[in-house]
Amino acid sequence: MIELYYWPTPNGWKISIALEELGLPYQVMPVNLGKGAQFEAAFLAISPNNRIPAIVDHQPADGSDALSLFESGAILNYLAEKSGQLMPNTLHGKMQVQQWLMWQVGGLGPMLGQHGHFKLYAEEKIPYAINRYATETRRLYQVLDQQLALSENFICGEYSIADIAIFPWIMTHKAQGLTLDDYPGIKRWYATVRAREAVQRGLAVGKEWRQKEMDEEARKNLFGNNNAK
Ligand SMILES: N[C@@H](CCC(=O)N[C@@H](CS)C(=O)NCC(=O)O)C(=O)O
Repeated sequence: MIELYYWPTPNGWKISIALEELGLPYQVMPVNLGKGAQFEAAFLAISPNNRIPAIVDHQPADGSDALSLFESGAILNYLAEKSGQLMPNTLHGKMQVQQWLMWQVGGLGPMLGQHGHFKLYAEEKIPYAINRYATETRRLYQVLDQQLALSENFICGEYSIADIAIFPWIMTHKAQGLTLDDYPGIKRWYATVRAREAVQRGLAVGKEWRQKEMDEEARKNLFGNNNAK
C-alpha cells in the first residue's frame, strides 16, 4: 500500500492522477495546507521541504524497507519505474519524458505559481512582478504549444508522466488570464487528457476540501514563511 500525503492542488493532482492511471492501491493522508499541517513534525519527517505531495511506499518492488519520497517529479519517476508504465521503452523516449518533466518542475510550475501569487494573492499589486511572470507564463505556453503542434497526440508521443505533470498546471489557465483558443496544440491535448477517466478520478480526490476563499489563517500558513529563519 502507498500512502499519499496530499491536498487537492496542482502538484497534489499529479500524483492522484498517476496512481489512478496505474490502478495502484493507495491511502490518502490529507495535509491541510491552509491549517498549517505541512509544518507538523510527522509530515516534515517525510517531506522536510514542507510541501505536498509526498508518498510512503510500504512495499517497494525490491522488497526493501518502506520508501518515502517528496518532490512530484521524483514521485512520478518512481511510480513509472515501479509499474513499468507511463514511460516509453526507448532511451530517446525516456530522455524526452525526463526533459519535459524537468521543464515542468523547474519552469512551468514555479513561474505559473509566482504569476498566480502576484496577480491574485499578493496584497500589494506590483506591476513589474505581475508583468514579469505573465510574460514568462505566455512564453512557456508557447513552448508547449509548439511541442504539441509537432506531436499528433501527447507531449512525448505516447501518454506519459510528462503529460500528467503538466496537465494540472494548464488547468489553471483561466486564473492566469489565458484562453486556450490562443494555443491550438494545447487546446487539443488538454481536451484529450481531461477526458480520461483516471484523470477525472484523480481530480475528484479531496475535491470537497478545497476552500473557495483564502482566509487569514491560510494566508499566514501559505505565505507567512513559517519555517524560514
Ligand atoms: N517542487 C514541488 C512543489 C510542491 C508544492 O509547491 N506544493 C504546494 C502545493 S501545490 C505546497 O505544498 N505548498 C505548501 C506551502 O507552501 O506551505 C513539487 O513538485 O512537488
